[in-house]
Amino acid sequence: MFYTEILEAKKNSRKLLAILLDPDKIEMGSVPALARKINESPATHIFVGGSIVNAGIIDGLIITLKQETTLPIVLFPGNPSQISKEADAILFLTLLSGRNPDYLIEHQVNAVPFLKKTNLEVISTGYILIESGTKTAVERVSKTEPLDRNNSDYVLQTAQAGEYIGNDLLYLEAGSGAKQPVPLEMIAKTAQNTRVPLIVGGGIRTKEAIDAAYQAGADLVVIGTAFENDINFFS
Ligand code: 1GP
Repeated sequence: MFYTEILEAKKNSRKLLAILLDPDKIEMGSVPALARKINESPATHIFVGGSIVNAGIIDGLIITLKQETTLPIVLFPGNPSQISKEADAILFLTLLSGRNPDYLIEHQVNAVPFLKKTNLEVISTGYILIESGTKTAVERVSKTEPLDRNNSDYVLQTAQAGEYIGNDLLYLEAGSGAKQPVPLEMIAKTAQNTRVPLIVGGGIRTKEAIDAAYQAGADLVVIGTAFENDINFFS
């Protein structure tokens, strides 16, 4: 189970790495080759999702991936249409940084009938968008403002509210293709003052930046664009 694994990893300071595949940006024919590259990489998980993915293509993508890899596949959905029973788990996201009720409760309620038809492991995740120098897709699609990248105290307060609400994971997100990743000092402050595992992603493009995020306290780092642009990124 994904959550047990991430808790175990946190306890043993074993760092996890997810490669994010956005079905909208992937040519179906290239999936087997992508999966083989992922198998050769240090990735421990594959995340699948995006802000504007068309419904219907996710099942096919995951079925093809599963023929090539045994890595767990975790849905990272932009909306309820991105739920697929073919995956192993789903990050059940609440956009804690925003004040748009659609992303605080409406989509979650609408997702339930779909989830009930699957065996997906559902993981309550507090999702916190941090300002990153450009307007990212999450910001545009969710119509919410990211949190100030210079205000770690407020980000921590938001993360702690997520814990009190009952989130089992926290996710600090700069947004896909972000100019600047989440500040290290913000990762450190959040990691040191919360108990649940911490995911960090957005704008991380080098091996050094991955290590720095781990050093600061990230338990799992997500890489999307860097791998999308260069499938040899991890070689
Ligand atoms: C996952 O959205 C990110 O949190 C992925 O960001 O595409 O910038 O790696 P990148």
